[in-house]
Amino acid sequence: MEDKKVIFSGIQPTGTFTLGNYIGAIRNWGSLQEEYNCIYCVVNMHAITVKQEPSKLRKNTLDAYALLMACGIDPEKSILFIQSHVKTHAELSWLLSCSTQFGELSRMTQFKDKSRRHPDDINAGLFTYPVLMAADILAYNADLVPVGIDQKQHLELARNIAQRFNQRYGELFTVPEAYIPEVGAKVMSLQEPSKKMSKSDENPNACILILDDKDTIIRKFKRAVTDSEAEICYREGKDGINNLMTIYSSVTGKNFDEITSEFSGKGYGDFKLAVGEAVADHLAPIREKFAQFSSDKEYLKKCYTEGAEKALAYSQRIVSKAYRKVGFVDKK
Ligand code: AQP
Repeated sequence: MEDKKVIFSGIQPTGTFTLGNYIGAIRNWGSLQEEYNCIYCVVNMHAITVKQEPSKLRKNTLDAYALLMACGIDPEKSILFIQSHVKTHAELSWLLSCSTQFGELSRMTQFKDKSRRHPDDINAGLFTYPVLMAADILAYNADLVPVGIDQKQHLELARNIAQRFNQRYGELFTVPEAYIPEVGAKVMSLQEPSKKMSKSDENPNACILILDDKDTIIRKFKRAVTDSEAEICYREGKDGINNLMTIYSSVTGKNFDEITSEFSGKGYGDFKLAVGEAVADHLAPIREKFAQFSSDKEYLKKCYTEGAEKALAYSQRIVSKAYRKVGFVDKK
């Protein structure tokens, strides 16, 4: 790979990607491919921190891979792979867990939130999830990590772990920076706009899935929760409208002032319809490409197999150095 800065990011195959995943993260992944060495992965090992049905996880993983390609990630330009195919992630995760404090992990809001949502399965993997995420990133010495704002806390922990390891054992890991979009870093639920839009939300009207058809998208936007005023402007206390403005701005490129003037004198119904149409038009090519990629199983297999080989070769060099630094004996 050329001598450019390194980008790493991943997404869980816990369901079809939402508009939040797309605007907050994946959309940027594609546009960064020319300028950086990009490494992207479907993080199926993270997904099992919450109960998954095995056959569904398998299907979701392959669909997620095809969907990333449909969103513009080109396996010729980026290293695109499935996390469980590359053993260095788990190996480095163990090393890093011995440089991570229990107290640090206890402060992670995602752990607290997911423990509340799944009280019958507060497993150790859910607790150590951020260590595996740190390993994903540090195994490639990534400079930048494009994520939505919900992952900022985990990324800060990854930075602390890298610094601690470097201090303890000598310089090895690059301390990564978050790359968070200015607009759309946190797309909110359409039904509870104070809450993040999530793949695993049980209310299907709360999130737009990027494979939803046009009618479904428009119907979900029409039902979006707003407020009792009739003014389309971005202001504190107008969570629902702020969210719709953010989404509209992200897919049209218009800023908030332009949106306010475009809809001055119009009602929420007109605005919701316009947002729905703009989103549906924006996502239509992705649905078409997904249909193509996901039906060509041989091509998909070739891509993820080659992706895993490249990822292993890349990360193995860094993880072997980490093994040596902590004092593990060389095999040969
Ligand atoms: N609502 C969101 N707005 C902006 N960005 C978001 N991301 C997630 N939700 C939003 C970003 O998408 C990337 C991949 O996320 P993930 O698959 O690792 O898991 P997550 O953050 O837990 O996303 P979900 O959709 O909420 O998944 P579930 O429901 O399975 O927990 C990340 O960069 C994330 O910031």
